[in-house]
Amino acid sequence: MDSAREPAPGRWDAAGFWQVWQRFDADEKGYIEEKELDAFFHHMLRKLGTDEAVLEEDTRRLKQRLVTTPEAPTRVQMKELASMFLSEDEKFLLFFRLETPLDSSVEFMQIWRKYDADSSGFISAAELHNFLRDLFLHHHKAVSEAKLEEYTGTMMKIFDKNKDGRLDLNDLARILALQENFLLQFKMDACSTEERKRDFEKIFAHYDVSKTGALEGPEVDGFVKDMMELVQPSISGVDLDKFREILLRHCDVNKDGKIQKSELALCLGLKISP
Ligand SMILES: [Ca+2]
Ligand SMILES: [Ca+2]
Ligand SMILES: [Ca+2]
Ligand SMILES: [Ca+2]
Repeated sequence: MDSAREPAPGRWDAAGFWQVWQRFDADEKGYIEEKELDAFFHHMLRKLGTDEAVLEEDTRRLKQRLVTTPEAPTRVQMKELASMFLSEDEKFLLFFRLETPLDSSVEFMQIWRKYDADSSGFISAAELHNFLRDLFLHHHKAVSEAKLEEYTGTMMKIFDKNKDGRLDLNDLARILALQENFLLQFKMDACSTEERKRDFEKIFAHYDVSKTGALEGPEVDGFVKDMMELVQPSISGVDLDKFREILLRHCDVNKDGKIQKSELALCLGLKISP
């Protein structure tokens, strides 16, 4: 036996890793069960062109390098497995989302508006390139333009579901690991007027991030996105712009392009004391 032989080369492409990973973690929990490990490693090793004769031996050696977490000894985290196959930067591409998930759709829409620079309702590869440049800068990681180009291709391969060369709203929501819809916690139907008023206060406060007493810019976007996604599983960037216009036409009584608290209350059929 050749003990110097490395079972898995340290370099692997993040998109390739992700492709294999998704077969094992279809609902993106971020870990797999220990009993699935053999199958996972077999898959990875075959993709790396490992000879069938050493497949079992290499799998055994890879497993030796793993430590399961004490609190969940039967689970293996994706991060740990990724460390075996990916470079630091590629790991970062897959994991920054899990470490800093976004919990507000207002913040999400701010990012969307910023990087959809031509307001096309999509994030093009060039726009994604700019997003990634800022992302690496923000995390104090030096990266060349050539590498950025490569990573843009990687992210497109992973997140551009319908393969039309551009990202939609829900693709970016996955990249940024946007958390659950804020509005889901509220019962929109029958409950007392008092309860509805209390809910309304909470909802307005959540979307009025700038605390101006009015929803403006991405605050309106975030509200529209969450509202629409209560009735439709995911909306496109183009839909969002359409719904935004409808909402403003309907609610923006004083035509200042913002939705004041009283305007939204009126819109939702609530009377609030001034
Ligand atoms: Ca665009
Ligand atoms: Ca697409
Ligand atoms: Ca505001
Ligand atoms: Ca207004």
